[in-house]
Amino acid sequence: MGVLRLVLGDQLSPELSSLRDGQSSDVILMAEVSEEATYVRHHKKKIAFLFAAMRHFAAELCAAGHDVRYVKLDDAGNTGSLRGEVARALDAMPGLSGVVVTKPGEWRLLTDMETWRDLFPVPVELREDTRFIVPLTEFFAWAKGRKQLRMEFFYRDVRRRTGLLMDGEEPAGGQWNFDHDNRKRLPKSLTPPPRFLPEPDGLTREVIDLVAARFPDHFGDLEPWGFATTRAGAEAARDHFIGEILAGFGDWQDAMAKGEPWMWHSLLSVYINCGLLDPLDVCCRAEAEWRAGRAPLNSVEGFIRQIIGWREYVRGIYWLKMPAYAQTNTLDAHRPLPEFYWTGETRMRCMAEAIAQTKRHAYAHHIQRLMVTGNFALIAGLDPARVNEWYLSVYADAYEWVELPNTHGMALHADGGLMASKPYAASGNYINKMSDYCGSCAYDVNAKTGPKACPFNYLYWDFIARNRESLAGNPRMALIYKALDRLDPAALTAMRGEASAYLASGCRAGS
Ligand code: FAD
Ligand code: DLZ
Ligand code: SF4
Repeated sequence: MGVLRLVLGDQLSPELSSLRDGQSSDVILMAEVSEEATYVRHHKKKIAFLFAAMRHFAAELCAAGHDVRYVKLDDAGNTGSLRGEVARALDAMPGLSGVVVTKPGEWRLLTDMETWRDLFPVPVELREDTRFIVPLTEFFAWAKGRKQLRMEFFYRDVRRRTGLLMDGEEPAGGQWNFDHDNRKRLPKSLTPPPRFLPEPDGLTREVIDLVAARFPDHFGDLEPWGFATTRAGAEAARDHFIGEILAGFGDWQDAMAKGEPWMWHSLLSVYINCGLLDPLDVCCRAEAEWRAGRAPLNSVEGFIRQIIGWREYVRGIYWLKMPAYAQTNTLDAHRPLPEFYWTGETRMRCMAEAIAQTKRHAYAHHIQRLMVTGNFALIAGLDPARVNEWYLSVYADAYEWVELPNTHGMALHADGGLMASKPYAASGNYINKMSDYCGSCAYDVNAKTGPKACPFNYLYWDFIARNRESLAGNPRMALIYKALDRLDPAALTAMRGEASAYLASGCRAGS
């Protein structure tokens, strides 16, 4: 007797643990369900991308000889939930002797699946997700007894474990980290390279039409398209990045420019997170590019660190700390999300750029997420739950295991500094240094008060002043509190007054 092997939308990998040891009598279940599409109101492009990639993956499995039960969103009888679809499949095929599934990437779904053992008449086996480099048990062992869980130390261990960019026991180039070379502003004379943005094939077009009809009130545009939805397409995107773009990744990693959503970023998270690309394989290819002399070490090390360092680390933090992690709110931030996070209608040029491209492409690069929309949410004291919901909805690569630590921990400091040793709070000065946005903004980045004052300026100092009790004891904040105490008291009062008025208006004043 065969078993039912459930494959989720972000588990599109042939080497998935739930597909190991398959027998010809097994049935693979994949289901498009409204519960997964609406637990947050995902960007339309995220839903369309995932459904199209799921359909292509199911076709791949069929072609390889597997028996696949694929339930489309509009199929008659679709119960709308994964639980319901497993129940329906077991009813329809009473000969199946068990359910096998790889653990999902979100706590919400894992806790639901843990109830399935009591719900179904057959055994349910939940397997570890082995598509990561560091098994969770090893991350937990690494974290045990440490007061601070610093990514940099974890990353060095993963370098040693994988041998990536290692020369024997030593890091290649004699340094673990080349970030000091990676903070350049984009010169006016340089334009980012053109990108590989695929057109939809027939199957994907069908799904785009389905999503347009079924989720019209979800955030985001479906056109222009721009995602590969097959493994071969994702591999082509990977090869284009590695061969044509990677060399510039490091230098311009933190830079932002008007009308340039991609810069030298890889645009690969969407494929890695749903299983179309293998993270370690991508890193090995990047390393080979450096060893062949075609990409500099600062670019290749920076890129590899994001994947074997940050990506693995945030996953570990998520599963180590959930479910309590999502409930923390160390800075006691409770303001609602301003409407412009959904519309992009604000005179702040930096925010308008980041939100407009998020709406159009379901993408923004790391510095936009951290230092523009994230920084604003931090210094304006927006409610972490609402901000997390926004990030989980609007990006095509967003699943809670990766979104939550990045937003809650890195951007909002809502975890009390577990992930980041100090808040990533910045005034307009940082954005001006790393972008060309301020030159065409309605606000004056140099003004701290008055009708033209950049909101990031007065919100920043208000944030520093109002969180003194929580933050002043942090040695990494000492210089900032010294600077606060050196401010002219009348100037500080004026800035705080403007911040209060702005926040009281729901961040609408002047926008
Ligand atoms: P690149 O800049 O080209 O980086 C290369 C790869 O490294 C990425 O494809 C990704 O796989 C990995 N990576 C880079 N930074 C991180 C990171 N901090 N955490 C985990 N992996 C990383 N990433 C997501 O995949 N999903 C999310 O939902 C998500 N939410 C975020 C929310 C906030 C507030 C912040 C600050 C960051 C978030 N990130 C998230 C991390 C990062 O911004 C994205 O991984 C990156 O922008 C994806 O674009 P890219 O593929 O062009 O990345
Ligand atoms: C994100 C998503 C969406 C939009 N739709 C589905 C779906 O219909 N069927 C499915 O199996 N998975 C979907 N997913 C991905 C799941 O939400 C994801 O597997 C969990 O959030 C765990 O990471
Ligand atoms: Fe953003 Fe302020 Fe610069 Fe305008 S002036 S783009 S609001 S940082």
